Amino acid sequence: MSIQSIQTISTQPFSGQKPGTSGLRKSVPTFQQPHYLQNFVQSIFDSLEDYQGQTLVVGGDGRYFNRDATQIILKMAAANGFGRVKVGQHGILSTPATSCVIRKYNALGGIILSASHNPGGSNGDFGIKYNTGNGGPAPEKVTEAMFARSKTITEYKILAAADVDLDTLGELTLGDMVVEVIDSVADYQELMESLFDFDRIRTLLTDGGFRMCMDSLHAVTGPYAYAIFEQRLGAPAGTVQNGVPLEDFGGGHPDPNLVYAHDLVDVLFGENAPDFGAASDGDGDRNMILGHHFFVNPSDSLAILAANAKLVPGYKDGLAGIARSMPTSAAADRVAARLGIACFETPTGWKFFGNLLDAGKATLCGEESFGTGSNHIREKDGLWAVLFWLNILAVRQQSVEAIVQEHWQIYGRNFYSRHDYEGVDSDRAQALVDHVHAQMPTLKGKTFGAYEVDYADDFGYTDPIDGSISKNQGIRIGFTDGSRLVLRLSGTGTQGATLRLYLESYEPNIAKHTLDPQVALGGLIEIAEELAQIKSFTGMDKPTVIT
Ligand code: VG1
Ligand code: CO
Repeated sequence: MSIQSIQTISTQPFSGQKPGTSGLRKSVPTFQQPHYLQNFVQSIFDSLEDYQGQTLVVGGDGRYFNRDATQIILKMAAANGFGRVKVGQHGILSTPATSCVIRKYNALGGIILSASHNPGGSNGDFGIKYNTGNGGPAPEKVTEAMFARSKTITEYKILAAADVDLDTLGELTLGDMVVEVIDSVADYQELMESLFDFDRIRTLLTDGGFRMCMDSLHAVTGPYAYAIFEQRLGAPAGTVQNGVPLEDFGGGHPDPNLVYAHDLVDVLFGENAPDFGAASDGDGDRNMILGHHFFVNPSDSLAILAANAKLVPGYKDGLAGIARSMPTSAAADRVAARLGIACFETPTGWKFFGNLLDAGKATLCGEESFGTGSNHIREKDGLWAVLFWLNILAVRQQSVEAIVQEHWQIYGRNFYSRHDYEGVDSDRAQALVDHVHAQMPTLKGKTFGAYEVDYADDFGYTDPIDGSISKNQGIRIGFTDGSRLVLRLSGTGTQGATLRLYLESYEPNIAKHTLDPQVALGGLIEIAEELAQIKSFTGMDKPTVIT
């Protein structure tokens, strides 16, 4: 089309455009309704200040509707007066790469098209999230402003123009705006090279003694993993599996856990298994770490990275502090205590780490949900965690299992497990939460077998930097021996409700460290059932996913 004119389109609000733990996530058909995406994008823009002439970064995890949505956003950004959009080639940018690019080029912010670990395809999920100029997820006050705007919106602006070529690197114009199609991997890879000892990792991966397997689950990290592990670090071809991003992730859940990353689990727990395995999620911000016939719990992984950080060039001067989400185990707290540094406990969701990172109070952050990251960007970062582990392995020359066991010997073991009940009827899930709430005032001092309740509360958080308050972030029931139960409902699902039960106990006795966590936590699992009546409320006799 030769004439590019700005159109103002009348619209009506859609209900329910409320961002959850990480952006707005809905089914693809919901997003494909006329004006649905446009309304939300305009609500984002209307909540920003001074964006005229500024730079926006746009990318996504490659799931179904990624390309269409990218074209719409580019035309809307042009019509709304942005000066430049940096967009990943083919519309692809992982969440950590987006954070990296926003920071490196001082962009105003970025839009990431992803529903992360949720399944994709034409009947799967789609999602959109906004990251601010620090590269991190928009804080609650920003997402609340977007939601408020979505409820009153009457029109949006879009440029009438032909689609942009997203496949060729370089600059082109869209109205008065420049569109720059950027290499999805280059900036991110450069940042990784600045943090890790690539020479040493290359030696580890090429001297013949060590084998690894990286499973990208047909999601966004495929191109990054090929470029970094196989091309740059010399790992043999085939090291990366499921490395081609597919719009439906090959029909799977791009969720790196023991259930959904079963291809990788089969390899690492099979015959002739390699020494190290890792998987990442839809948008590349999560990681699962496996050793030879060995699973590393994400809470332990955070603690081990912290304890070994000085072995890694980017962290050789030590850590300012560690931050973890509330349901994450206290393994990291023990490392922080020994290092004499602060440990912060935040609500679930990476957005709560942003202020601590910006203020220089925390260097490493982590969540039990396979999320680890640092102050190098403002998102959790899957491949960063894999490289961090490889760097440690290259220096220590021990197996993954030996490193974890040695860690437990020094610090004791925080037995930990998360039980997910997915696809629960929303009303019944809420009834379960209400049922537990009703008991909370009388729980303190009550005994369940050998366990005595020390406290029962609903976690609330006051941000130490800006004083903002977040309430009702999960029910905690702590026992006098230091063990605890946490219950909360997921804020990322799109169908019904997902109940998450988190279980933790501490075991200093080395002789007991090899117990199966489900056995070690057996008493707590029974108490959770007694208190929350999970089987009868959910109608399920076991969790859908156990981590
Ligand atoms: C889940 C995880 C949380 C994580 C969030 C986004 O949220 O529990 O720790 O930050 O997903 O991760 P919820 O509300 O479903 O428990 V991602 O990789 O999906 O952006
Ligand atoms: Co993710």
